[in-house]
Amino acid sequence: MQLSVVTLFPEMFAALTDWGISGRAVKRELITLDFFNPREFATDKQRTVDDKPFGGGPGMLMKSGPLIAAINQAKKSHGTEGEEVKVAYLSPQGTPLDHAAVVNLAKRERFILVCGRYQGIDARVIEQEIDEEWSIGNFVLSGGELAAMSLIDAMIRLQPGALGHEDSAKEDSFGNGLLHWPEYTRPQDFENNRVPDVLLSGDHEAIKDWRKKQSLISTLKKRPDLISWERLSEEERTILKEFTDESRC
Ligand code: 9WO
Repeated sequence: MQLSVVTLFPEMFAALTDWGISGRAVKRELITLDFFNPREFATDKQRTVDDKPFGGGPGMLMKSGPLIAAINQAKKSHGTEGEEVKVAYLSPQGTPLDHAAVVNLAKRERFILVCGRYQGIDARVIEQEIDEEWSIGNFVLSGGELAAMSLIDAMIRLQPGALGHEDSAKEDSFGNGLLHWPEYTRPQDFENNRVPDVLLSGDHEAIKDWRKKQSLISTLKKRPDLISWERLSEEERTILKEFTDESRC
């Protein structure tokens, strides 16, 4: 995937490129990242990248000229057609991202992400230059960069070869629409709190069943909104019914 980021703060993305799984994927070129900084497209001596909002009020907007120039340069870098590359803006007004959306975005060959700063960008820039708007949650950040980095990290780990173990992504939370089961490492006995016996039994079938059950119960307890009763198998529904019956007493 070729990914271009329009940002006033490209250095922030070192958090992705220099560390861990995402860093390794960048080094191996499973994803190529490049940056377009509106400041480099500012034409005045002070390289101004902010401007006052019409109608007044506190705060500033991103100055449209340098922003559009940076977006256009990013589009050009993806080939002359321009039609094929989607331009996304990260904002609290966007469509909420979830695992299924990330899986689809991660399949793209090319992608441009625009990061806002200050109070955001001119509505006409959104209308004319932005194809889609995405949100990572119902909260406000100081800029789009950390949201873009969250999305990029989520897409990177879905690139073939990004994780050492090929099935790891499938076993993640949400890979199957459910939360992950609880995991345990040493010591076996932690201040009189023991690892569940089944995990020490060596019985792989029993361990698999236990994990499936824990996964279902944990999802029902912590995120009941994620349970789609129609999409569960008969067996899965039985597990959850038994659990709710047990906990009613
Ligand atoms: C800043 C501001 C300051 C004074 C009065 C009103 C204000 N609104 C904002 C604001 O919304 N700033 C945004 C900062 C503009 C777009 C980029 N920023 C951003 C993106 N904050 N949070 C996100 C974001 C992106 C994706 N998912 C969740 C949050």
